[in-house]
Amino acid sequence: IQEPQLQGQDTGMQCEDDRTGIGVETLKRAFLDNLFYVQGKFPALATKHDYYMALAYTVRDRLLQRWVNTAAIYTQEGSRTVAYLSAEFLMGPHLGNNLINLGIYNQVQQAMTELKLDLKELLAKEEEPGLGNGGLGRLAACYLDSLASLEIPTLGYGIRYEFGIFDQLIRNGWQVEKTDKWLRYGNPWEIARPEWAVSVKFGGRTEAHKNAQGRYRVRWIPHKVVLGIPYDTPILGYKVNTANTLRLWKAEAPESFDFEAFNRGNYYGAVDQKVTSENLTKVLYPNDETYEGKQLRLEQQYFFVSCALQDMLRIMLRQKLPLEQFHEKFAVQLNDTHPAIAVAELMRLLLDEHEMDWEPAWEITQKTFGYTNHTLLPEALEKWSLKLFSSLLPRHLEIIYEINWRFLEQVRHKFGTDEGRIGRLSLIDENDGKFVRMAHLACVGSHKINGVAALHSELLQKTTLLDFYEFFPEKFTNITNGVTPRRWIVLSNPKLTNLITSCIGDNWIKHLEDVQRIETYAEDPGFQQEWQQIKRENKVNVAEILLDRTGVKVDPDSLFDIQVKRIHQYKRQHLNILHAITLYNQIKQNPNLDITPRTLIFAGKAAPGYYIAKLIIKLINSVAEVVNKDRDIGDRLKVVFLPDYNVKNSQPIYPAADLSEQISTAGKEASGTGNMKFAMNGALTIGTLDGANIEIRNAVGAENFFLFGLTTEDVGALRLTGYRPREYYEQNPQLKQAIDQIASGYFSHGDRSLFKPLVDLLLDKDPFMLMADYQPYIDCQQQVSQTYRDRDRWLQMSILNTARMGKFSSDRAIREYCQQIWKVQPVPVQLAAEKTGDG
Ligand code: CR1
Repeated sequence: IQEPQLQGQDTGMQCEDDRTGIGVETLKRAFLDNLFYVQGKFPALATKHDYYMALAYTVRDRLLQRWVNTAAIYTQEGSRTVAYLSAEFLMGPHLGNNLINLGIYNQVQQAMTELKLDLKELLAKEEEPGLGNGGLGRLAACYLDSLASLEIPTLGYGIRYEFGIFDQLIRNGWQVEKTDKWLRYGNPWEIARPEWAVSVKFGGRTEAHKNAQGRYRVRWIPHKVVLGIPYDTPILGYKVNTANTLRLWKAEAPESFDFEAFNRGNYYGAVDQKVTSENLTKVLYPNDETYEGKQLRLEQQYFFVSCALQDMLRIMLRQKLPLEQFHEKFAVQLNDTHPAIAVAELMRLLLDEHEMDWEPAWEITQKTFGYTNHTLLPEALEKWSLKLFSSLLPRHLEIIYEINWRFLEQVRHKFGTDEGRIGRLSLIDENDGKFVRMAHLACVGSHKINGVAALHSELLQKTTLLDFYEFFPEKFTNITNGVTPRRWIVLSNPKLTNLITSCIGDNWIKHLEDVQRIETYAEDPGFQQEWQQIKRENKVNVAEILLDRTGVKVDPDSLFDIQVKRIHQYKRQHLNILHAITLYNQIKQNPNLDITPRTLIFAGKAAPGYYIAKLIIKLINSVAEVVNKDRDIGDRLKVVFLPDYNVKNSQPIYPAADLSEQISTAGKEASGTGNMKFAMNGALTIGTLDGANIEIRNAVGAENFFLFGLTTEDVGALRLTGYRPREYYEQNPQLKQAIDQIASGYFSHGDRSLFKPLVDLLLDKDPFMLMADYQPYIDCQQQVSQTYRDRDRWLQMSILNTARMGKFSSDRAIREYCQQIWKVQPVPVQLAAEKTGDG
């Protein structure tokens, strides 16, 4: 590899390599070269997409130099490596992020301008890899960014879904799903590595056999075999040379044709196997926090886990490391229970394929894995029926029985024969049919178990995993989530980035605690003025997007009140809508009411099979329709639903928010991460004492946070004493009016049946206690409106929110994982030019 002149900023030096140089002239030349030789186009014929591709390849060339060097150093040093196993990676568009992390955003912008192209337009051409549902998948993406930025050797392992999360259209107020064909125009960021393909077995039976030493071992005779092909994407750290790998697996048939069937003249039958094998990684299950006991989903989970572990074994063999050192070479993190089958699979590989004995294999396994729990919602806890499990993974079931038997022996040893406790701890649920409990497998097979925010970790220990906590308390810990400031401030909010950097330098981008230093400017009128100006420009930008995508015109000087996240009852978008209706009624009753003008912005997808969530979307759009066209209301209130919320569409949103809605029922939101993105960008939060809201409030100060609602204890107590939602409705005229309007068809052209399921649910059961939290929420929103009128106070609060968000960088979270769980150290990567000092 030709080493480049990295520092040469167009100084006239002619030694810049076209594939590594970062001077403007070199970038232009490389870009035109890629347009011609990769896209096969010249400017007169090129489309915007061609230009995007040419630029993507230009950037990829610069990544490759770092990627190849990183791999070489990791191999040379046999570095201890984090393997992050996740069924979802919601990466978002790569191009902009890579420009930031390479530190060449400005040069590339200039190069494009000189070629009469608009970088923003090219960035918009990227189809994002939407390989995740929501917070869990996006967290994995933020963590990969921080791992690379902190120079930690890492492999992200997951599934290369051909279709990611569906695209959302809104038709007549309803969500309509469209297939996400993200690979349609090619993916310049990945490189297939068919030479590292592995085979994955499914179904069939097991049998005993004698090995060469005359000892009994188990052999698995599968019913079918699928090939796993790895596709690698480089993950570059921020202003370091480390480029780690995201390795996603695609399923293929071992042979394209079943030749026997083909020779019998059964052409379609012959292609059948290929089709069924490739179905495995076709599509991401679009459920966020509800598991669906589908066979294909279990196949996906086992498939990528087996590919990942076999790949790690291959790496160990290549580096000539003995398998006894597996846990020293790899720290494997289970991102929720989706990859929990890894515990049984590693055991199987060590026992059956490498003929290790049970005890050492089990010790290695437990030392290898860590398990992160992401939710307490019972409907999200994965359990697989024994029938399905045994038909798909017969050998794993045997291993799980053995793990369970040994584990329960230890439980008996510690607690005596307490059958209740044993039943609760067992890996097999025998309450109502028989199931394998994946969370239990993850707990027993890991040396550390963590929740994702302080309250969540506490509740895990007190409720869902109480029995495990009592058995091995030393395994439990908390690591509060974080998000990467590179994507969520630098890339999304360049104006704010420049303002902060002009005051305190740019160290804060790598060390977000440093952003605290802007606190001294919180009351500085000049700084406040610039802060306000930037927020306004970001709001104007979103106003244009809203007009373009929804046709609704909003006032950028109104308070932008935003709730963007998956649509879920526990997240209570419908509580927010009750506030909208209440404001609407207040203005209608008093047309001259001098209220703080607001724009309520919603966005988010509902799982296609989640009827109530889809009805909530319809309700938001129905209320919007009535409110937005009412001439009495004017600019004082607007309600907008922005379709197709994804990473790309979310990036302009956070910087434009005045108010961030984090209003889940206390105890239900494990952490939340959108709450962090908003506050970092200077939005104030209205929120409950739930998830990371609690820690955000502690960090920014109670006086800079709008708190309302029941606490987790209140929720529990109210449930125990008998919660009667209808009483709140009957005793609160404002609430009654709002609910009655929904029920009477006021927002549905007189249709009384449309929202009846939602209204009945709220009045009879109200599982998420909207009725109890309604008045405190309305009162708190009143406080928000008052405060917004005090411009100086609001700006000071806004600045302090950004200034005090240092803790919520994913860099902090990853440092904690490295110290508490993974015990891994940075491995800096130098490029040859730097090493020899001739750069
Ligand atoms: C939680 O609901 C959390 C993310 C990331 C989600 C959310 O509060 O911020 O995980 N859980 O930790 C989830 O998707 C399957 O569970």
